[in-house]
Amino acid sequence: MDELRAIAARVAASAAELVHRRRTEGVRVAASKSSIVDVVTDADREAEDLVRSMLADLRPTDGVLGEESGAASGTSGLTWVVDPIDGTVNYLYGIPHYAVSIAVVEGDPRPDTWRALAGCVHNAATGESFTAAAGAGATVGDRSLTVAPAVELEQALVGTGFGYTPEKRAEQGRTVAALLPRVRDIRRMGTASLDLCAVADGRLNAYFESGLQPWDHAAGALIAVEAGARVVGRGGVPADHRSIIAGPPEVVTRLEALLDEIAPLG
Ligand code: LIP
Repeated sequence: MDELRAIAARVAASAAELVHRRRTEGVRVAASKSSIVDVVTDADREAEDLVRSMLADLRPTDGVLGEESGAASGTSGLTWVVDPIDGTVNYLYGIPHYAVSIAVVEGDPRPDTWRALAGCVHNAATGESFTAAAGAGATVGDRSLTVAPAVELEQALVGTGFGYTPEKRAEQGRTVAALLPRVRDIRRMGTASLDLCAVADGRLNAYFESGLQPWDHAAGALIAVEAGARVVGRGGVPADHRSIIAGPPEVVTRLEALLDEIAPLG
């Protein structure tokens, strides 16, 4: 585990250095994906290529599942789940809140069945490196991470995010509008992996979202769990594209109940 954690941190740091350098040189949109505002930059692709190359050297029999290049199976039973730039829109606009997210999981690379073993979320703008290994705790740099004490929802600072299609955003906007008067405040910071690390460090009391990809939350969810958070999907299922809720266990229970009240599952 320690070796896997160290590899995740080393590879993420190398990719983050490249991502940061490319940001200073200027960022170009290479293509759009699910909608005209769901973009991929040249740096996304270049960073994922670097990650894949380093992992091929360091862990040649492992698989890789990356946002930009898809899945490559291995023979070891382990798969590295990679988001080369999480917070792509922040990156495109030069908002200093984006990260390289790398996790290694055991079993099928599916959030509802995998076992996360180690991971790193490296904020490429600030240099903060969040890491965790299963059963070994979570840190940022040398500092241990622990979730904030449980609070009532009226005192909870809650993070969330929105999808890239108008239909999904309309639905999410209705949910946030109903939630806003029931919590301390909302933060929409644009990077799921860093939102999960914020929960791990007590910078958010809770976080929820729907529509995430596996690479958005693979590493951040492990970091949050190792910091004492509960990370689940609504309705007692594992966190996946349908939903993710993260926070101290009591706060997750309270937030899920409120979400069920204002936005019942279909
Ligand atoms: C982003 C997530 C964020 C979400 C955005 C987007 P990307 O990932 O980190 O939480 O709200 O819509 O999905 O696209 O920057 O890798």
